[in-house]
Amino acid sequence: MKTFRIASIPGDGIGIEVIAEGVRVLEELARRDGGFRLEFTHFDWSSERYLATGAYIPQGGLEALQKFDAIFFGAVGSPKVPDHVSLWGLRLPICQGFDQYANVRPSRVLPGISSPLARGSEIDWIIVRENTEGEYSGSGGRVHRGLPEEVATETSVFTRAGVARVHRFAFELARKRPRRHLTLVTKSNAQRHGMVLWDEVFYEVAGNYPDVRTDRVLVDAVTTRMVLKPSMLDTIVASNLHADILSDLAAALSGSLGIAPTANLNPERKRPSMFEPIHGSAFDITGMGIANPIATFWTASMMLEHLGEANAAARLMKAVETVTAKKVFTPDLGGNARTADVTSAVLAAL
Ligand code: GGG
Repeated sequence: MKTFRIASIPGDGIGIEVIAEGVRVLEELARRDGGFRLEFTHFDWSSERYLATGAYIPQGGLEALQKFDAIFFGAVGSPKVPDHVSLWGLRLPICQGFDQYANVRPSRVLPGISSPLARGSEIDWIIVRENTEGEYSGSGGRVHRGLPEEVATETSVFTRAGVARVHRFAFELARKRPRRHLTLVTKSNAQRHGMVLWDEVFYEVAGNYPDVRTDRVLVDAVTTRMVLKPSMLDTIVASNLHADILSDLAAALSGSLGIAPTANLNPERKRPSMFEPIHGSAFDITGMGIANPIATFWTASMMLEHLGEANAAARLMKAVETVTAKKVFTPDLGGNARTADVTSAVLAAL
């Protein structure tokens, strides 16, 4: 029987709560399926660890993660640590260190859930977020700190190789979907270098995919398209920052940030990929037992798919949709169910 080794990193806040539920559901799914086993190793990498030891990831931590088949991640962020320190201390070193350059974020309105849009049923999108460079390259610095003449720079870095590979990934994904339609999100009208390369390389890559229809939309205009004409979009490729913002909008339009999943993929599989709910640590509801575990379950389904367990992945999504159809909802979806109630309902549906 195949055994998959999974590194679980619950992280901070509600990440700890939802990953515990995700592990419960995954273990039950593996037990019932009978065709594979999951072996979890838990890592305490978190803001608490940072405050106690000075490091989110201990010395040799990434090397230790390298031997796992996948990483199941919760959230990072704490009111006790500046956000740029926590993000650059935990999540980004894993995404960048493991070259997880394709961040995949599907959105659709699950049965029983209401979209704030009248045309919400038309939402069926996959956003591909460039995940290792662009606005998140970390290039820049500050000089003359604290003085009136202080200067800070934050340089977006777009490399031909980095742009080409994420566009190729997006075309391959778009090609597998029935509509074969890929939208390039850009802001090259206002930025004269990086995003111009981003567009140019897109059209070079497009030459190899004559079966995929394309369009090019400015990031500001795509927000209106998402709200007013959702059916005009299918697969979307956007830079690191643009896609981060668009995917939060996509989640809200699909009903809640509490249902939105994401996969940080190293498509060549030279290094482990990482799966996490899109939401952060949500300290406002931490410890209240009301975090929505659906994003984590959907994420778990994406992880199973990546591991080659397509039947188990589909079975988990079917169970999730059975539960949403019955409106077993946490407060973010307008219900009064607790996290554990949703998990119990999904386990029963399995
Ligand atoms: N599970 C996602 C998470 O923890 N995100 C934390 C965060 O602040 N992310 C910002 C970003 O990825 O751009």
